[in-house]
Amino acid sequence: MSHSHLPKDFLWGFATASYQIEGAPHKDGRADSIWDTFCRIPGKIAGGESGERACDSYHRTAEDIALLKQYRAQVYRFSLSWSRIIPLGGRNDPVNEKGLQHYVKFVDDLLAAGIQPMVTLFHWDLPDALDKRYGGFLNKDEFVKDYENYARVCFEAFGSKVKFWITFNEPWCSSILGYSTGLFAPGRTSDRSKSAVGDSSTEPWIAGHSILIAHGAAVKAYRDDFKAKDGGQIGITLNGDWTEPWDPNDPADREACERKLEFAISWFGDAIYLGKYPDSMRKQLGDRLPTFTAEEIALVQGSNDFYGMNHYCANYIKHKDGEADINDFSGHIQALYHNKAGEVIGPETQSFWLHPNPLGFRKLMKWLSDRYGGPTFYVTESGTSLKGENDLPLEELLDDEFRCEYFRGYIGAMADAHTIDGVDVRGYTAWSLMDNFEWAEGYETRFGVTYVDYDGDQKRYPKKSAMEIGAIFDKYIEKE
Ligand code: PNW
Repeated sequence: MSHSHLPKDFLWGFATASYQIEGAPHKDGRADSIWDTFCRIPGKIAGGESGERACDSYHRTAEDIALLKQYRAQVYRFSLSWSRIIPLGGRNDPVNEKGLQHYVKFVDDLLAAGIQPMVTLFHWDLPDALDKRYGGFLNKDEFVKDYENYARVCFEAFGSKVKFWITFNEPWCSSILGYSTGLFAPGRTSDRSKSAVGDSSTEPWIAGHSILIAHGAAVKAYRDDFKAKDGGQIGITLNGDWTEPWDPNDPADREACERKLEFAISWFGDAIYLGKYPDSMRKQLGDRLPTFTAEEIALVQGSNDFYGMNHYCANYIKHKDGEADINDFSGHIQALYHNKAGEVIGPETQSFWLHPNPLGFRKLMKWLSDRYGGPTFYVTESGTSLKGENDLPLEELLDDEFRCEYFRGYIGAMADAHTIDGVDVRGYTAWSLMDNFEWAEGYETRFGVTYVDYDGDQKRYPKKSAMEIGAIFDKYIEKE
């Protein structure tokens, strides 16, 4: 029997995001995003850090492209900083040509190097002016119009050079971490010990709703006015961990697993593929979860040309007794790293939430493929941090066998999902091309296949995993 494989035109490469790598927050007319302002609040970011220096990629595009070439990447997923392109964000605010042309040149340089750009329009760095002006996502009507305008500016500027567009990265994170836990910008939460503002019983659901409609509006704009001439595809990227029952013999834990997947993924996935929010969410949240008007659902349903999948890990899930708390956002469950039998879901990493489990990746692809009628998948992120990596001497740090093992496991699981389960997966961009600003964890947690020396002029050093990824894909991708 031949082993699992991936299709011969499979595209692989690496991913990053603007605020995490660029630095240069005030160069060429860029204005603050909500992450710039959030980082200034004491106590929000480990080490009091911000994206102010990051990897200095704004000034090092040639170096980054050289790394991609060296690693044999076919595609590079990166995001645009909205507040570089339209500093104040809104549809009546001026476009900053310098900021826009920076990215146009970058795309030209990537194409000249033989690398396909995959462009994320929004990876969390909302122009701060829009948050201040009308509350960002919380004002659906204003936000949708401003986002569509921004998307149109980008579609127009890049034209047929970009064949893969991603509207939003991980709306779950923007909504829940931004408006419920307050761990991410803009940091709203009902927990008065963490923030003085917010109502996490309603705001995350309003934020998610606005994002879905803005996504739908941008997709409609692309399909109406650009797709035919530019020939690209457009979709959204959703994150979500796989779930295994804490007690496989307890039906309540098995149901809790489904519910957790629905709250994390189907919140957006069902709206896009099935035209409604999951029943489990409606049941728990009642009218705190917005409802779609006929016009809105017409925008949202069927709005994905492909499913962008970010996936890192799995959890064991235990049901909870009694009523769900009004601020609960995960379906009244408890997520754990070991099950009833005491088995662990996967090894520890530097990220408290990340315990790798490659088989869970395969199972989730199958679950999504079954639920959504076999969409085309691009895996837009997958990767790992490594416990204690930041404290290792350089030489040991570069020998990141743990990360290589992660990619062998996850890419192999994806090939099984394709070959054995019939999942239509056509691309994979590893998180991340290089160590970068890991949000609330600052620079202490590293996800890169390239080491970045933050204390030594941001010099880049390839880790072992950088070349290993291509070697793994060579084993799986079918030859002519
Ligand atoms: C993703 N969680 O975020 C993001 O898209 C990246 O920007 C980020 O650097 C990467 O994963 C690694 O963290 C997540 O707490 C952040 O479950 C947090 C969670 C999941 C994804």
